[in-house]
Amino acid sequence: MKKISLVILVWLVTFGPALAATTIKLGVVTKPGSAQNIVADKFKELVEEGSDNAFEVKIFHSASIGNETEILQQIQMGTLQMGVITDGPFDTFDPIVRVINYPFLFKDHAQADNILDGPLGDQILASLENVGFKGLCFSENGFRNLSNNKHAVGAPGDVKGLKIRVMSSALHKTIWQALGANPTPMPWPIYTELEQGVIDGQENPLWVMEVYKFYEIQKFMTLTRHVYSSHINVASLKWFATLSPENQALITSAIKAAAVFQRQDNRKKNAGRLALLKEKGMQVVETPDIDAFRRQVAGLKEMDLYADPKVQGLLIKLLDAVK
Ligand code: EAX
Repeated sequence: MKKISLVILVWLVTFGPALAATTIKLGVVTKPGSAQNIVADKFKELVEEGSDNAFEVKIFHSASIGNETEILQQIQMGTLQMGVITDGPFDTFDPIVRVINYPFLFKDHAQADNILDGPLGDQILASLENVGFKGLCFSENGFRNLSNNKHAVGAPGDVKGLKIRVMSSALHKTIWQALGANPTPMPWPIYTELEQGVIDGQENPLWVMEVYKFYEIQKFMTLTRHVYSSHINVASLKWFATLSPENQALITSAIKAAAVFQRQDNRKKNAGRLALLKEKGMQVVETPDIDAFRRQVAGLKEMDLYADPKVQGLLIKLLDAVK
């Protein structure tokens, strides 16, 4: 008997530590089924499988550990290891992120992918190291569209005076001010505020209208596609630096593969979502006067928002690359 216990003890001391999985805590603000969660779920699957369960990914979702700004602060401190976070709230941490959200920048998905997966995207990811994030890659929230509960919007004149919720981002607030709206920054989620009429409208990609059932509380939508919105997938720089090169490579390749998977998944569902919103009774303006919207925000690149030479420099390169 004693001998057997000794053998078990020796075995446990030798192999036990290797058996205990290392936990990666990952934060997303959105609920299951959301674009961010699809990336997170895929990443969990790939990294657990790829490490033979040496890593265990615990996903904290639905704002259970705070809004996106608070998740980012926890990642900076290292109490959370990773996050799939919408680009908007990053701009208070590093203004360089504003270049991606420049209005009407990307023509289509292919152009967004080429740039974000290329050297200009890498420059943004690398810059995040200055503020404590290991920038890993971009996945997709999608082209943002305006919805509201007051009246149909076909041109910027119709936006005048609408109370629009925007992300916690100076850029997004400025865009909607330039368009004549009355923008209010608020963290996610915002269903109650829309339902109670604290705000008239909001802007988000099509998946949000479906997953958060905004068709129940918003009558009008316009396919403004005014900003292409990504998620920036980050790790805590402090934590990432403690990993072996093999584990760093595993995590990086898993999150990149998850992003590729999620972008495709998101895009193939968009036509069905538009049909659903109409079926649910939303009135959709599919071809608003985009040129008029564009003209209204044309002065943005000269504003203080982009004054930092590093940010201005990258914006100029990007505007050139999308020509
Ligand atoms: O992904 O805050 C926002 O508007 C985001 O787009 C939201 O997290 C949904």
